[in-house]
Amino acid sequence: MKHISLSKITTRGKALYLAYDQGIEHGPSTDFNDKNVNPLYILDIAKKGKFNGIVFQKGIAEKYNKEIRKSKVPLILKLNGKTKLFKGEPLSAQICSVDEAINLGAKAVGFTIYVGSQHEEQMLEEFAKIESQAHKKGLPVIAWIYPRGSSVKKYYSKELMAYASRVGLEIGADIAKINYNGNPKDLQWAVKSAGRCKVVIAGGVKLREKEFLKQAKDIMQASCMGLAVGRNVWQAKKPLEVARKLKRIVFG
Ligand code: FBP
Repeated sequence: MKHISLSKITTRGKALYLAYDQGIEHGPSTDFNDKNVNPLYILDIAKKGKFNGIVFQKGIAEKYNKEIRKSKVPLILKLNGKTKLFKGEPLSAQICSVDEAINLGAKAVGFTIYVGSQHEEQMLEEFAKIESQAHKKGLPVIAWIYPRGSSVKKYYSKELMAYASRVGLEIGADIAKINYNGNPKDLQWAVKSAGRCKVVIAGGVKLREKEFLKQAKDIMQASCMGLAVGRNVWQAKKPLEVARKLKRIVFG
């Protein structure tokens, strides 16, 4: 297998990504206001805040491609997604191919797998395909691994957090993006379980800044590679100030 370098999407082995796929996942009225509904507002934060990558879905990557390329912020293209409108077992459908992502200038691709869902099999199979296609082209793969579905009871348990990160290692993800349950010891175990697969943590719903930064410290102390955060940055009154504080924590 070709060696997959993370150098285009990391700084000294650490990373801070700006996630912006909430438009499809949650809908604009849940998460956005007049400012952050505009992808260019988010791109500007990513650029000025010198993030290691910005996560967009295909449509935004196409329609704002000129500005994304000009910004030089590494594009992480999310290849699948779902809306929150359907209430059945979660399935994130593939809506973009690896080749399309490369043509759009992606430096990495992202893919969600809801482990525990009745549709887990389909997402694992699709992931296997995109992982091998991306790796053939030297592109890193970030797996959003979220235990979800009616079989999943203790959503935020130690066991499931470690299970998610371990799945990342076993399926060949370069980076596993998981949710943090707020317990640093549990997170240390999850990072250990991921072995050589790097771990980044999702931000979650907007918290008070102090609380969020404390969480970021726990995350870095647990040897994670970094954070892939959205709402806690771009919903803040001063996103660049939050980014500056976050960077001090992530990069030291
Ligand atoms: P946030 O930091 O805003 O939580 O973003 C992280 C993320 O993984 C997004 O990439 C994605 O849109 C969202 O969370 C999914 O959230 P949910 O937990 O509702 O599936």
